Order: sequence, then structure tokens, then C-alpha cells
Amino acid sequence: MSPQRLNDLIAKARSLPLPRESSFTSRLRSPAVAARVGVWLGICFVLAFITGWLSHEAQDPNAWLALPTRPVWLYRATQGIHVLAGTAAIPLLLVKLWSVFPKLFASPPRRLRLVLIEILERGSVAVLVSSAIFQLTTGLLNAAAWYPWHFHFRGTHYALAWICVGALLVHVAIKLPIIRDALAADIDSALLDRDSIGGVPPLSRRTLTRSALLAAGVAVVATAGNTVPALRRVSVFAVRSGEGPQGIPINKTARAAGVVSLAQADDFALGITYGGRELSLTRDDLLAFTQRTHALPIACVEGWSAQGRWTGVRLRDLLDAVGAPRGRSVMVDSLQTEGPFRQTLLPAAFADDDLTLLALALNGTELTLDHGYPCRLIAPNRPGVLQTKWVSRLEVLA
Ligand SMILES: Nc1nc2c(c(=O)[nH]1)N[C@H]1C(S)=C(S)[C@@H](COP(=O)(O)O)O[C@H]1N2
Ligand SMILES: [Mo]
Repeated sequence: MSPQRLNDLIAKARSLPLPRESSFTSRLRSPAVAARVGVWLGICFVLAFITGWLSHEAQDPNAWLALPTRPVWLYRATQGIHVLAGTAAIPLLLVKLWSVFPKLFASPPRRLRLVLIEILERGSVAVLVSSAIFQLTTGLLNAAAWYPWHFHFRGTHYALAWICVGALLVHVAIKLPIIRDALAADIDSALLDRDSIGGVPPLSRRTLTRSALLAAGVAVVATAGNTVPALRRVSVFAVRSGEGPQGIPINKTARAAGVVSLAQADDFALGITYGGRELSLTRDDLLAFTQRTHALPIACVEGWSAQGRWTGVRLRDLLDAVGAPRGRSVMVDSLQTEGPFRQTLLPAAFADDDLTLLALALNGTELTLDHGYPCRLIAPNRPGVLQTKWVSRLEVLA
């Protein structure tokens, strides 16, 4: 495109009946606010990114970063932080977008070189804003157990996280001088303001920034009951803080998993195999093993978690029964015939851990059907999605 034609295009764009940057006169729409809210937003995104990445790795049996088996509450904490950081980011992002909105209508610069820089800069902001909105919306809906999409949530949310954080780094790098100046100056300083700013608004910049933080805090308290039992009564947004049978919520019921009759069948037997050796154990056989009780949390990737007292057979005792050596991973199968969680790989560190149980009871009573009757896996510091219910078979891998 010739410079002349570009100039014509720019002139045409300028004459369109759109708002201009100068149409916005509020003092609140300022770099002073954008930078301050941006710092908190950045903290939320970094926390969500690190904890989300950890969770993604924890669910991947081939990950180079394996979760340790201690402390038993670690994954519960990181996944709680993940969902709460994302929740706090929602009001912060809204205020931040509002504060920079006039920039969307800034006239393009006149020089070709500057236009190219502007395109790059705006492009990175477009990627950042759209990926941030995508991440927060899908995350929020997922935590609310509503899945109105057809794509694979975990893979998509994970891929977009890298794009979002990449665009965030580019954005911060480009804006560093203005961020530095805005944070160094008093919040009411007019130093970085647009020319079009009008009179004194009904709200001070300080009040707006504090309100944004307060809204983030309220959003956190309103959801934290998903993870923090003490907050259950005030957490109006906590989707699965409800008690559930045996004191713990249910993610997938036996009916939804299609295992109601198989799980209650009289001839149920757990198969355990190692090499050529095979053992078949009824529920009564399992009850004849030494029963142990441990307090371990179910920490769902969708942000809720709850502690239970699980009673059952130490997994290692079952592996010993087929003569399997230590240091072997175990494939855990469920009675469920479909769905991604019907089979999970239990890495050796978890299979050999003293706290890992094939649970038969929860909080003092026989496991209910929805919690995984006749038997379910419960291991320390393991994502909820991998705590397989309705276990039918354990295969010790070579
Ligand atoms: N077979 C099977 N096991 C499963 C699931 C499933 O869908 N199928 N859901 C998992 C998920 S996502 C969670 S959070 C926990 C929840 O356990 P609970 O319902 O006993 O609280 O079970 C896990 N075990
Ligand atoms: Mo879950």
C-alpha cells in the first residue's frame, strides 16, 4: 500500500462518526488507575498461571513435574488459590478495561513506522484482552459446573494460559515506562492524564482503586467457602460447598456414571494383577484386610475441596498380596465404561505411600454409591479427578 493511500484511509477513519479518545472526559479513566489496578490483576494472573500449570502437570501421568505425596493438602491449597485468583481477577479486569477504554478510540499516528508499532501494540493488547476474558469466563463457568461448550476444557484453558501470559509479558514490557511513572507519581497527579479530562468526578481515583480491590475481596470471600469450611455460610457463590452425602460433595453420581447396577452386583470382585499373578477379592475379602483410617482431602480441579476420614485397605497391602515389588505404577480401572476418568495411572510414589487407601468407608459409615461403593481410591495430595471411584481392577505395571 502506498503512503498516499494509507493517508487517505487514515483520513477516512478519522471522519467516521465514532467516539474519539477525547470524547471521554472522566478523570478516573487514567493511567494512574490502570497501572494500580493492573498490578493487582497481574498478581492474580501470575498466581492463576503457576497454580494452573501445576494442576495440569499433576493430571498428566507423563509430566516431567510430578506432584509429591506430601504435604497432603498441597494440591488442595494450590487449586483453591487458582480458582480464587481467577475469581478476584474478574472485577479487577472490568475496572481496568473501563479505565483504558478511551484508548480504543485513539486516532492512529500519522507516520507509517509509528502505525506499524501501533498495530503490533494494539494486536498484543487484543490478544491479551480476548484471552483474559476467555480464561476468566470459561474458568468461572467450569467452577460453577456449567459446561456450555464442546471443546476440551483443560487443554484449551491450558493453551490459552500460555498465550495470555505471553501477551501479558509483551504488554508489561511495552508499558513499563508509563507503569513506572504512574506508580511513582501520586494517584491524583495530572502528569500522565489525557488532555480531554474534565471536572472533578463524583468518585476519587483512590476510592475507585480501593473499590476495585474491595470487589475482588468480596468475590473471593463469596467463593472461598468452596475450599475453606469456615467461610461456607457467607459464600453465596460457593457452588459445591453443600454438605453432600457423608459430609462431602459429589461431582459425578453413580447414575451419571452408569454404574448403579454393576456397583451393587452380588458378584462384584476387585481384580488385582501383577505379571501372570491374579487375585480376585470380594468386598468381604477387602474388609478382612487390616483396616486403616486417614484424614485426606478430595480437592476437585474445579475449585471445591473437602476433608474426609477415609477407612479401607492400604493399597500397598493389596499390591503385596500379588507379590508386586515397590516402585511400580498401578493402572486403576473403574466399573464405569465411558468417560475420561474411568481409568487413571497411579504413579509408584503414590502406590507405595502408606496413606494411599482403597477406601471402603467415609466418615465412619460405609461408602455410599455416589462416593464410589464398593471401593474407591483415595491418595494423599492428588487431584480429585484422579481419585477413582467404583474401582474394579488394579494392574501393577511392569
Ligand atoms: N470413576 C470415576 N471416578 C471419579 C470421577 C468420575 O467421573 N468417575 N470423578 C472424579 C472427580 S472429578 C472428583 S472431584 C472426585 C469426587 O469424589 P466424590 O464424588 O466422592 O466427592 O471423584 C473423582 N473420581
Ligand atoms: Mo473433580
